[in-house]
Amino acid sequence: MTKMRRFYIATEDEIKHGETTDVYFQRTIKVLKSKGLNKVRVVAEVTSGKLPKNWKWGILCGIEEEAHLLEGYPVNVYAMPEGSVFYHESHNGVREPVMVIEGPYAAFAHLETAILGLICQASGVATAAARIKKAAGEKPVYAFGIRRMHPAIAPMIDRAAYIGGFDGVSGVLGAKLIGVKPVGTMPHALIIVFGDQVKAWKAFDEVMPPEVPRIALVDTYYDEKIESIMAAEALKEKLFAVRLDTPKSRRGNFAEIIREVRWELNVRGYKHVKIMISGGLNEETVRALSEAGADAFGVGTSVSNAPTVDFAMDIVEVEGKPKAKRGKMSGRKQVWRCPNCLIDIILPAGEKGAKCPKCNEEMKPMLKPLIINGKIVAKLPSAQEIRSYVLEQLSKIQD
Ligand code: PCP
Repeated sequence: MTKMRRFYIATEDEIKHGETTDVYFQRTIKVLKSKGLNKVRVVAEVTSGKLPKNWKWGILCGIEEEAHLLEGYPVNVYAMPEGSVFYHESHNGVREPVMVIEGPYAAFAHLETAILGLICQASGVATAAARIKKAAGEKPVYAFGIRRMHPAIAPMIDRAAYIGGFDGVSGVLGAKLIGVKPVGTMPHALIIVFGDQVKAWKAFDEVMPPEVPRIALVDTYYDEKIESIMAAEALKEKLFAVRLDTPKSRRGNFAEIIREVRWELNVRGYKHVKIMISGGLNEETVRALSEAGADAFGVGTSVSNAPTVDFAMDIVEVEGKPKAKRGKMSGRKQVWRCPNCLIDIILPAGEKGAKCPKCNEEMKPMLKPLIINGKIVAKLPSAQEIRSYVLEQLSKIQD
């Protein structure tokens, strides 16, 4: 009788031992073992299908977890550094491997489901976050979306959004695991329990430690313009920002509402008060409402529920000989990237590097050793370091 568990989630050990696998991989291992083929060495590469929403590029996320999943198995793993921009296909039309696993197939076949799951979802979240961060430019964007997903993966979602370039995350555990302070404002519930906006804002100001920015939620009972003026008059110079989380039924022309709030705050001398918006935001609305004067964004669903990236793992070499299924190019490969243009050329492994077809710059190899003989050999960077790497690439990438 399976032990009762409170939440339908896999434990770390169950993931590590491949218990979340699709059963046909267990059957494959059984067949290979019974026919003495369990020592056959292969090279398998992970590539992505066409990216969702016609995205031209993606942000690779989940490689640290891949290292912890595959550590201890008799394999060598080569991967692009976490946070790397990746493409469906390179400039020379070859499907782009983001990770390569080499070893006895039967030794890691039961991990394929988890191997793909770890990067399919996280890379979707990180890419959606990166696109929204690009749309917001220098303005801060915060991840408010873990409430839309199973709490077991809340830290993963917060980490992926942060790595994608978001400036902060609302999740307490997610923030702790990536080593940042959680960010947030106040929920409508606080104001409804007080039954009075001004009392609630003042209580928040009274109780919260100084490092918590005073951001007043200004759409609970009255028009945003009125409540913004009330909040500014209640907290004066202590008010850092107002948050507009206007319900859809009242949203009308949200850009116009933001401009009006900005005007009314300015004519009353509250130019220091910033305007933060949240609720139903995505890449297009963040870009448009930033132009309307919004200073900061709380984004939930469009990032936490981002489409997954369709990564697949395919054998491309058996016992050193190129072998692949239809639709895939056989043989081990290396991805060469121009550090300026982020253009990729893919060549068979062992072939000398290329020059950038656009700027003639020396191209650099992207697939680097992550695990050798089951040991993690790569330095696993912090979420902050990966985020900086992503922002540096976003400054170069054309959409
Ligand atoms: C939600 C909460 C989240 C926002 C919306 C995420 O507001 O503030 O930050 O929204 P999204 O998923 O549409 O992007 P409410 O549900 O009004 O919750 P609360 O009163 O707790 O702020």
